[in-house]
Amino acid sequence: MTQTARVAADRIRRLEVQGARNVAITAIKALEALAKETTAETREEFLRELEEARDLLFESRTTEPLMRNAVRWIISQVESSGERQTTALAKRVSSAATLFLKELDASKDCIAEIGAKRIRDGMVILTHCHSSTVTYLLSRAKKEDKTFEVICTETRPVFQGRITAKEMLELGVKTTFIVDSAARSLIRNADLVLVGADAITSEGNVINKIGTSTIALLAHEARKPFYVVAELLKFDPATVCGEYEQIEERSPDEVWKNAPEKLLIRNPAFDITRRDFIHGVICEEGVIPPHAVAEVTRRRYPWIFKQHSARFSNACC
Ligand code: RUB
Repeated sequence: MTQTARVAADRIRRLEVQGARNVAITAIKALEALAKETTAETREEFLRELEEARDLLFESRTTEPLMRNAVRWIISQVESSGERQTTALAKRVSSAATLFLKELDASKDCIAEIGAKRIRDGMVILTHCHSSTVTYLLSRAKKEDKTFEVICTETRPVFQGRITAKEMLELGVKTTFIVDSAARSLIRNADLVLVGADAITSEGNVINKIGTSTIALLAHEARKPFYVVAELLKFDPATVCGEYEQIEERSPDEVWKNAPEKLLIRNPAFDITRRDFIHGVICEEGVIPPHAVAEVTRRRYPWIFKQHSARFSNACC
């Protein structure tokens, strides 16, 4: 019965589903489907299926705490229920999944409402990669009749910037597309930088698509405000206990297919932008300084921390 999760994990791994939010939604829906299809006869068997699915999904992409937080929370709702009937437990998965997806949707709306206020008429916004949270914010600003332009980096090696560029054109936003290495030349034309996030650490550092930290440095040099647009649900509680966020390393083929033999190719998917380069995190609790993310997350989603400390009961936290 983990076939559903296996298919979802494969789609995530192959980047058929892209971006932290979409990855998390796909994982949540895989758990929902598993609960509908299950033939488990006992509570124990059902929990084992969920755990197998969890492991498959977690392995699909390593730098995705939003997916991990969502999957852990849904499974915890089953674990904490006293039910023994698998039909009742399956319903528990569905209701938890629905609730989580609702929260995700609400946070997206909230972030867009707050962030759109930062867009003023005539602004040029530079963005990197494709973040559905950033593009949703920009679509909200457009709906509010703001006039602005966007510069998108192509985002080597797999060109997620093209998704952003197409979305912007569909919205009717004047869009300029640049190769990543043109960012230093073109950032001077921008008024604001907006990027998404895959993970936020306890220190307020942000992990996003490879190249984001370079853009942050360029923004710093050019004195352009650099904001991260992300849900607090992307906070990784493991970092509180000292763990480093694992940076996914992807296939060299993405960089150069049929490259010369013996050539070493590295393809890290993400990099870390230190909080010192981030003006603010635009999240569902407002525009907050990156160093406040851990505390604000603790206030809003205390379960993220509880779940983590339950798993590491002997650890420092
Ligand atoms: C996507 C990426 C996005 C974040 C945020 O990387 O780095 O900026 O995931 O996206 P990849 P969202 O294409 O490798 O998944 O705001 O949609 O969660």
